[in-house]
Amino acid sequence: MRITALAGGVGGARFLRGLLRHLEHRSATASGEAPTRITVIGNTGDDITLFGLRVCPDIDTILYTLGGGVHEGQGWGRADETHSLATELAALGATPQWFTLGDKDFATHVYRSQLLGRGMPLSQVVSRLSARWGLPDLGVTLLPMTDTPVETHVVVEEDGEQRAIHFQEWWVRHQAALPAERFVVAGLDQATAAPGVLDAIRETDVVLLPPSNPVVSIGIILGVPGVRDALRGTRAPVVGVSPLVGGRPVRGHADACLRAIGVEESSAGVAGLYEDFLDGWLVDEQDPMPAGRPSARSRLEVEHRPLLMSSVDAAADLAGAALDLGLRLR
Ligand code: GDP
Ligand code: FO1
Ligand code: CA
Repeated sequence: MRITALAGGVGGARFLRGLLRHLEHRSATASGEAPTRITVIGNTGDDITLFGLRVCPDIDTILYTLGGGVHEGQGWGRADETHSLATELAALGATPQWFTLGDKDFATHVYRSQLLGRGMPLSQVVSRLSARWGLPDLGVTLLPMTDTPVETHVVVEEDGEQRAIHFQEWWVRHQAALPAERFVVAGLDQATAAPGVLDAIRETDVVLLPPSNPVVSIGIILGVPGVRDALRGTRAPVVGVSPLVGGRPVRGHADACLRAIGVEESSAGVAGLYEDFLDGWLVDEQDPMPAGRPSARSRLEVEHRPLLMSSVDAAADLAGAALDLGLRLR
């Protein structure tokens, strides 16, 4: 079986870890099945250059989570980190100081920047990093959505003046508390999908949308030229999981992101963003999906179930439900 997933950082990575756990259980009970191959298309709109180094938070979160090296409490960065380098940089007065990079994490950024500096495309760099974290042995191919540098910026208004700041500055430094006027994604229009991305959507058995941020994770991937058309055109069913539980994001600021683009902060509102290609939609038990939503013309199979990934096993149940719905819709 072939599965393709679009993913942001923590929500995407935890869902994918659950999917791997689910597939382990499945293959233990159904012997003789060919191993499943998963292609993950990762968001690179969060990427930022800091201290001369290229940082790819969502890609790294997937690598560390699937590879068993993530800081579980944070959901991003490395477990058992030290911060000697950041402390020394701060003593030098180097900026910014609002973004915490640990020593082990720094090694990833140094290595990535070295390879990019030699002209290696990001997708090949990600392939090297994937090998380091054992993703091929898990049957996972991680692709950045594009090799073209893309950066999400947020237009904010302060004291009657509008300015654009990097997405990370808005999210991490300001905790999304500065109302966002709109998102501007530098480089996206001219970006080309990374090698393998469009084929992975067209030639697969199921496409899964984990409960990643619909605006600044999935929404950015959908903006890469060709991706949305590939999703509309694929014969594979597309099944998504709502990132909202009780009408609110489980973590982070997806509500502020939805407000910024004028979309209702609800699972129905999020489904509306995908309505031109979505076939199945998992919504939390406590969340309504009013009849006729997202729109009368979308034939969407909605399933209500607990959406909280409170453990790897809970994430496995959720991912299994998404996969089963996809297989039923084939
Ligand atoms: P980020 O890049 O680190 O922000 O991660 P993603 O974009 O992949 O996912 C962020 C989204 O995941 C947030 O909007 C959360 O509401 C959602 N999320 C996190 N944990 C859970 C969970 O346990 N269940 C569901 N349904 N959504 C979750
Ligand atoms: N998130 C934070 O809230 N504060 C940080 O200092 C921070 C550092 C950081 C370093 C590396 C990395 O890969 C991720 C990091 N994140 C941090 C998480 C992250 O950048 C954001 O949660 C996402 O990009 C938002 O989607
Ligand atoms: Ca992200």
